[in-house]
Formats: sequence, C-alpha cells, structure tokens
Amino acid sequence: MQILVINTNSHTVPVPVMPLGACLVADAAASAGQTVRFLDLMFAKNPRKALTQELAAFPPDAIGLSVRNIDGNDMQSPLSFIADLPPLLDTIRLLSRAPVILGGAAVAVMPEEMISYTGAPYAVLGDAARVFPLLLEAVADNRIPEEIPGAAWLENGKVRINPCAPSPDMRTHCPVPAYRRWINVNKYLSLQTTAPLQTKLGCRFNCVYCTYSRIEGGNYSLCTPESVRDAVQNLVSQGFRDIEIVDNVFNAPYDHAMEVCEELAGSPSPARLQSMELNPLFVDDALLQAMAKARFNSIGITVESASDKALKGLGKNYSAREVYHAAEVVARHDLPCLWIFMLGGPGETEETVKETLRFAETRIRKNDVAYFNLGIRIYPGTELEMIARKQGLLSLSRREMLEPVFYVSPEISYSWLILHMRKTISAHMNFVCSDTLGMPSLPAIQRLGYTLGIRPPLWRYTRLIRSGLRLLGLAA
Ligand code: B12
Repeated sequence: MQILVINTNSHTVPVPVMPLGACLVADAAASAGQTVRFLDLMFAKNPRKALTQELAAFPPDAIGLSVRNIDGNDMQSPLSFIADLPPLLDTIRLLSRAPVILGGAAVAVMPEEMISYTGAPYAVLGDAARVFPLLLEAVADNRIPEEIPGAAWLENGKVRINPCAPSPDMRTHCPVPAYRRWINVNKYLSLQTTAPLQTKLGCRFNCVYCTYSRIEGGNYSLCTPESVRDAVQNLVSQGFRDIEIVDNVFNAPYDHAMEVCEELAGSPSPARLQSMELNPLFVDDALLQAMAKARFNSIGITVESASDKALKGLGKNYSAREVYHAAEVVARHDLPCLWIFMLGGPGETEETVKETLRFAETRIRKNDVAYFNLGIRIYPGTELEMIARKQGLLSLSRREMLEPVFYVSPEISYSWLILHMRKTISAHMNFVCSDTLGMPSLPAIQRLGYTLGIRPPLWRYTRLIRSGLRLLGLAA
C-alpha cells in the first residue's frame, strides 16, 4: 500500500515541536513493508496547497492524520486548532478515496469528539506504532478492526472504540524514529527545538484537570535504563545534541529516573538533556546530582502553586512545605530551573495567589524563571469538568468542549488575576506568562539565538532577552 502520514500541527509556540508519534507510525508502517511518505505541515505556508500537491504526486491508499493540539491551552489568548482540519479533510475527500486514520494527542484526549468532528472513518489510541500497521492491514482487507485493541472506527455514524492492550511494565526498547527520513530537522533545530524522547508511559497521579493518565494509561510502562541510553545514542548519531525527556513526569517513579540518570552518566555522549516536568515531591539532592552527572542542562518543575488550599483544589499529592523544600534543594545545585505555575484552580483566591507569589518572589533564584498559566483548560472526563458543572460554571456539551473552555475559581475575579499578574510580571524580569511567549518577535529571537550559538532551552536567557527588548522600547 501507499501510505501518506500527515503532521497537521503548525503551532510554533513555545517552539515548533517535532512530531515524535507521527514519525514513529511512519517508521512502523515502512517496517511493515508499506511505501510511506510524510507530509509535514509545520512550516507549510499554504497547507491545503501542499496537501493538494502531495496527493497528486503520491496517490495514497490510506492516510494517517496526526493531530496534536486541540487548542493552545491558553486562556489569555484562546486559540482553537481543530478548525484547521475540515479544509484538509475536504481536500482529501475531493482528491482521494483513501480512508483517513486519525491519531495524535488530540485524539487521545477527546477520542469520540475528534472522530465525530472530523468524520474520519478510523482512529488509533494507545501504542500506535503497534496498532497502525495492523489497522492498515484491516483497511486493505476492508475488514472492521474489531479484534485490534486500540483501534477506533465509525460504524453507522457511531464511534466504536476498542480498549487498548495493556502496556508491559518494562520495555527493552525505547523508541526513536528516523527523524531525518520524514521531516526537515534542521528547520526545527534553528528555532530552538529539542529532540523529544519518552522514557516511560503512564501517570498515577490524580490532578483534577489532567488528561495524562487517559492518554498514556494509569500504570507505568518503563523503558529499561539501557534502552534509554541506546535511544540517546541513536539520537546523537542522527545529529541531535539537545534532547528533551517528554515523560509526563520525569521523576516518578523516582527509582526509574535515578537509574536512567546513572546509566546515562556512565556512557560518554555529547548530548545535553532537559526535562520540563518534575514533581516537586520527588526533588532531592541525589536526584539533581544524578541529573547533572547525566548531562541535564536544565530542569522544569511543574509546581502549580505554593498555597496548600490551591494545591488541594488541584488534587496535588504535595503541599506548600514540599514546594519550599524543593526550592531549597534547587538552590544547592547549579541546574537552571523553570518553575511552572497554574493559577485560578478550584479554591484559588486573591490570598492564595499572593501566597504563591510570595514563594516565587522569595525562593526562586534570580536567574531561574517562573512561568504562570492563568486559568485552566477544562477537558471532558476530568474531575475539573465535574467541579465546573457542579459550580454552575459549565453547561457546554462534551462536543462543544472541543472549543477552548477554561476554569477560573469563582472565589477570584479573572480580571483581578490578569491585572495583578501583569503588574507582577512587569516588575520581575524572570517572571513570564503566555503573553510573553506570544511575542511576535519570539521566532526571530529563537533564530538569532541559534545563529549566535545559543542552544535550548532559551528560557535560561529570559532576563537578558526581556531587558534587551525593554531597552529597545519593545514589548517584553
Ligand atoms: C512534552 C510535551 C510538551 C513539550 C514538547 C517538547 C518536545 N520537544 O516535544 C512542550 C512543553 C514544548 C509542549 C508544548 C505544548 N503542548 Co504539550 N505536551 C507534552 C506531553 C507531556 C508529551 C508529548 C509527547 O511527546 N508524547 C510522546 C509521543 C510519543 O506522543 P505523540 O507524539 O502524541 O504520539 C503518540 C500518539 O499521539 C500517536 N500518534 C501521534 N501521531 C499519530 C499519527 C497517526 C496516524 C497515528 C495512528 C497515531 C499517532 O502515536 C504515539 C503513541 O504511540 C503531552 C501530554 C502527553 N502525555 O502526551 C502534552 C500535550 C501533547 N501538549 C498539549 C498542548 C496543548 C501543548 C501546547 C499547545 C500548550 C502548552 N501546554 O504549552 C504547546 C504546543 C507546542 C507546539 N508547538 O505544538 C496537549 C495537546 C492536546 C490538547 N489538549 O490540545 C497535551 C496532550 C497535554 C494536555 N493538556 O492534554 N508540550
């Protein structure tokens, strides 16, 4: 069969992200003997035209459509991406009879809604590198994929979804795609993109707003440390130096993170690593030492809040005490740290926001950075959805929730939150929010930085960049 895999994501904030899953399914289909081409729309000036040309050059028998983002997850400047899909699907239907197989994080987050919205006859959930080739065979035989775990399809206008097969507890292979076969890697790198690498699947936490356990399952499936080492070597051999661990939480389970670090420390490599998703409860001296030895050049802690009341409202498994403790640990090490906050959750008040800001102002080092999300995207099926409905804040149907919809605690005024945070961010050059990332000058800064030899993560230079922009009289 001739298979076309399309990466539909063209969002470039905070950086254009390389389509890890889409490249993995392209690899899997090629390994299964299919003839595969890849259309990456990330940098396409006119996606519809690019698709039209591709369909003419390579008439496919099936099309894998990767959809990463439903929306920008940003209440300050809400952006919906799903509206980009109907024009692409119309073009496909007009020029080809190939069935569309939907995949990607957006589909994992809202499967039924995404399948009904796009009208795609098939979709894949779970371990797509395994499921996609099986589904292609079923499609070739015109067979309903009833026996394939993780397959979804439309039957008489109804969405049918097979439960995913359980992932093994340990995996001896940590997947890395042949990126350069499918995408223009250099273009991504010039915009400060890192090569994503996933060392585990699964999330056992119960944060009220989160979709991670739905996407990856509630049980851990861990790549052996040796396989992670091999994956890093593979990426290095493909010319990558900046590698980002994209696990939903890197330091849980703690022992796995430690073992991965020890394995990486023992194998010489020019790779620089980063992870933006550490849970403060499991940040200690041994971990940061091990990460530094493993050649991590920075960390991110998704701390969300430093107020007990707000942390409880978010369903976090730690309290403000552990947040302060994490800051003490970070202060004893050299690793640059990005602190990520989420303000406006259940129970948030002006007082709890001020508590969090007191932490940020007194405990975050001057060269580290605090990033503030204001308001929380509500996804169907989360506890936050139930809370919002109970509080009378949400009356939309699940389908309508494909458009960005956000939660802000009824105990706080959103306009107060915005004004207060703008004032605070303006007074602290190492504090940022999504406004800062949305700066039109960001891509130029990313490119200039790359040309000058600055490598990811760029946020380490936040203070310098914002001060420079201010000096030039530009928005910072
Ligand atoms: C790490 C991460 C980031 C990092 C990425 C770093 C990097 N170098 O890649 C950063 C911080 C930059 C980031 C940014 C954003 N992210 Co983010 N991110 C993640 C996270 C935690 C992991 C992503 C990942 O790489 N997973 C591993 C790979 C293997 O998964 P994958 O590519 O999705 O592929 C799997 C399937 O989707 C499938 N698949 C993929 N394509 C295809 C195609 C076909 C045909 C098939 C069959 C299957 C298939 O195959 C794989 C499984 O086997 C996810 C949450 C999660 N647990 O998935 C959120 C997530 C993807 N992000 C999300 C969002 C919203 C964003 C942002 C818009 C906003 C933000 N939070 O900053 C930006 C957008 C960036 C951009 N330019 O597009 C959402 C997307 C869905 C949604 N809600 O809209 C997620 C799901 C989190 C959430 N809130 O639910 N993100």
